[in-house]
Amino acid sequence: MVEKEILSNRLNTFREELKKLGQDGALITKRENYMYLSGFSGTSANLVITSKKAYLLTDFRYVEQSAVQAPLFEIVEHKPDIKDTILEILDSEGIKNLGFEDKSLTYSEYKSFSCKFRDIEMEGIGSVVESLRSIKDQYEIETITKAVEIADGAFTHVLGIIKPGITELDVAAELEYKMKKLGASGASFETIVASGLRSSMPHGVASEKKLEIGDTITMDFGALYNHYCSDITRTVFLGQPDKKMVDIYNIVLEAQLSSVRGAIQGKTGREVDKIGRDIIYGKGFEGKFGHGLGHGLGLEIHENPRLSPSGDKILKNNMAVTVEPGIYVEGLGGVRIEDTIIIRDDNPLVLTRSQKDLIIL
Ligand SMILES: [Mn+2]
Repeated sequence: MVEKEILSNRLNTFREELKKLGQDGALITKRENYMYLSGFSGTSANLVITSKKAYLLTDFRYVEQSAVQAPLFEIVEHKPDIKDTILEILDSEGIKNLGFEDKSLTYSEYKSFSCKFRDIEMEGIGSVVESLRSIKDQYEIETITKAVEIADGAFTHVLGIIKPGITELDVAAELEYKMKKLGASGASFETIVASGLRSSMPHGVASEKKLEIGDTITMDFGALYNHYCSDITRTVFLGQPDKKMVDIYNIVLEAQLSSVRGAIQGKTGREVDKIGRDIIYGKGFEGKFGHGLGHGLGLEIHENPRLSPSGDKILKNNMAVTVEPGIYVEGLGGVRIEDTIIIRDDNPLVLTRSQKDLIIL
């Protein structure tokens, strides 16, 4: 459970943002955002937050759980139509301007809300909560660290079972089983195991293909631990690899290490992306690294900031991001190496511990 003091800091910071936006109150509907602001982790809740009050509206199933997890909120079991209950609260609080999450509410939901709240001005608050979420507090850093440790443990385990004849799906199943045995509630996204020629597909999810001697094997996976994600990629070789793949591996590793070193507070996502991209392009692989260098992660697997050619956000202390350059050559194979790191003033805190030097099994 998230400590009350941490929840209080989050709520206060959000209220300051709301004040800056000139809103009397906000309606929070996106799951990761209500989890972050209230501490409640169930699947059904809406928050109404004003400068003084905070309400959590949920249904019968979650009344008890939400009261325990969200101590700063008044818990309200909503009527069959939640909009009726929200409107009662807005009226009783005298809300005239209501901020809402225009990036996640569907168009039909928005229409039904605005139709019901006729006398209230609804205005989108964009990614305000997501921006707050991009900087992790101590609870979040500890939780993400644990999620990363679990993924590291699964990687160590899988190195012992990889052999010719087993399928990519076998490898994925072992990774996911081990993560659960180590405390994860599940995988943070669909596990990628791409071997042999399939490794040139950056997001080749595990298939029935059998592993063979000489295969490049890229595994990209992560654990979900207390609702927080980790994300790791390692590429290993089964038997002696093709010389070209060894060269590619070393270039990707150099790009990854340099990018990690350069991922410090004050730089933009674009500047850090350029560090890895310049190394890869400089070695003649322009066009073979067609995705961003990395991304923020937390309650969601892909969050702000983005480390990519379009990443204009400035990196700040305690942001959790991935650094994952890769090179993909159709008809040959691909390599990607990914760590989860925490941004600092100088050297980032690299959470991922799994070996990055070339592994030949
Ligand atoms: Mn990733």
